[in-house]
Amino acid sequence: PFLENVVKHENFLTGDYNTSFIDSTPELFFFPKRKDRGTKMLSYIGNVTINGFPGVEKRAKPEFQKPRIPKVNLLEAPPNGTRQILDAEGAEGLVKWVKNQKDVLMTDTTFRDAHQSLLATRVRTVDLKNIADASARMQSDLFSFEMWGGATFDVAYRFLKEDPWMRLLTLREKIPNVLFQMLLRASNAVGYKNYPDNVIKEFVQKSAYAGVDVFRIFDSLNWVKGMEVAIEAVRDSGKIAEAAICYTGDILDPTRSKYDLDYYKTLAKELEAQGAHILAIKDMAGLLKPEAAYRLITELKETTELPIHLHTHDTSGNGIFQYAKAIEAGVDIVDTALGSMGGLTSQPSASTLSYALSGSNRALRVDEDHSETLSHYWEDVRKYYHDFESGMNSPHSEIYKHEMPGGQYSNLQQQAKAVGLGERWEEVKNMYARVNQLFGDIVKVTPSSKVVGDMALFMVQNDLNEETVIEKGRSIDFPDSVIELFSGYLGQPHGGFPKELQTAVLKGKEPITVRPGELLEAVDFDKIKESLFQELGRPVTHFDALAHALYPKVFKEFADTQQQFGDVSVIDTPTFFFGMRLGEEIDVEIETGKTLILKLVSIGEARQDGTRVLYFDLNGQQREVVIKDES
Ligand code: 3PY
Ligand code: ZN
Repeated sequence: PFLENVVKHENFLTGDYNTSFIDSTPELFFFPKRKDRGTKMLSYIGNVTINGFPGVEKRAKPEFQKPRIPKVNLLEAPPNGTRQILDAEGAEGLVKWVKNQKDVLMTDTTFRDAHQSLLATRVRTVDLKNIADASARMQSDLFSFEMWGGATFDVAYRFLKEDPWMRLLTLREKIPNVLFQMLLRASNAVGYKNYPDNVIKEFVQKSAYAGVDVFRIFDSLNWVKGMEVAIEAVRDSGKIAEAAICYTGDILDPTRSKYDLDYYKTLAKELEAQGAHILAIKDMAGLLKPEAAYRLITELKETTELPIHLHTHDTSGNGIFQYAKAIEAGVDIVDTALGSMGGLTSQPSASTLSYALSGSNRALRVDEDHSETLSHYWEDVRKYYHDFESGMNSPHSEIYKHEMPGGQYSNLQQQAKAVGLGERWEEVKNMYARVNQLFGDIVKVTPSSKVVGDMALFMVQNDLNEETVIEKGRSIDFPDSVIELFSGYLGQPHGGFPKELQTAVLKGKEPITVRPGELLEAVDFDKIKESLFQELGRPVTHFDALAHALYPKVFKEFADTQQQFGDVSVIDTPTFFFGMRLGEEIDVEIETGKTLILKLVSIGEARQDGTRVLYFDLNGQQREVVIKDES
């Protein structure tokens, strides 16, 4: 490391060094005392054992059933699938292949949207990895696995303290046969704000390199201009640009004429002209009623040559009915989840849909028995994440009124509780719908949905209504996200912003109307790498630099945790959330073929300074770790 430090030192790189370089840079000799991997891991486990995990109720570690992992023959490679078609025929060839299929193709969202929507995005890589070999073999008929992007990127760093790029690379190795799909928020990448163009391009390129094949690209205001850079970057990478239209309003309701059939048809044509390979209809809140799905898909099929991929959330319970109607109208691909991870705010269940289509002239390409078997695994694993369940346990038809996206419901509920509005949740939901109208009836999906949510909380908290917001507007300190939206930093909504409110929010500041990316300065990745290297004292990958460009603070905190505890992604989930019981023995494979056997022997009394000593056995040797008791 010394030599590496020297050659990467700022003065060395700039040529500003001489023979006294080493004398004048004594910091090069100060290496932090490195703890070994075993001790770091024991510190992590000791810490959760004593202090618990944020968001998980502190209690004795429950006895979980060992998840049922189906046995598959690893000596046999998984059957060829859509990935091989893309490799052999390229993006255009794959699109042609999709169009030639009579059966309905399917994307499985269990690895991404299902747990983003049911379990606050908390599913860890180890639980995906453990079922990946079986999934590759038992779901080889899928169009794709949606397994990356959306909120999984920041949640991995922020809460799970693991590297999302490693998730992608790990799963790619185990699932070489089916397309990998990610959700990309166009100019917002996997974040909540617009980034410079070169960040978007770099992000797409590196994601493609690490294993993403299909990029579902959407703009949170359906602003096509905001999607240009991302679509072009995906096309340049040789991968599949699936451009999405976010569905909002109700095409069956003549009083909601802002988002009528013509609106969607125009968008479809624009996205096709922009270079989309596939058109997605992203029904993020589950508002597309069955008859509307039939009409929309029928019309879009006549409007564009592109295959159509439909995504919904089953919050109302109408998901299967919606898909059945869309399938009748000729939709090409639908998004489903495995049964035990389907329904409610997640996607409809694959096997349920398959049974629903029995006897119809288009079949769903899915093996119901295999789905059932894999579903058993997820039934077991889902229990680990019980604390992150939203508490919604029946269909919610009120979704048609408040129009909140599936993934936002539980989040906003948590936010409401955090600001003391837990008891006024009904009011908040109602206000969410009113804010939407106040904002001029906008598309609500990350991040625009977050702005509507922030404003709804703000108005309930401050007893504001549609009139007082305008009247008192100039003296109101609006939430930052609201100012950002009305400044045009998230793009332009269909029909523009309501002027009176915009004036009140911006207080004389001029909004922008160009693409925000045009105004943002390019990020210098080499500079980020260099300064991260100085800061972290470890090799810095391009993936790290990208993560830092998107989420500087979150990435830094992740890197610090990693330095303190090592790679915690290898720890099994019950231990990750609950630590260990006294006398319990577990093994952790820290790398292929290298396993640590850990036993918690005893926990010392709390000492004067608030610390405790925990005594472990690590591969038969006694180890002590000192933990500050913050419980
Ligand atoms: C996301 O952007 O994470 C979404 O899932 C939007 O629906
Ligand atoms: Zn979704």
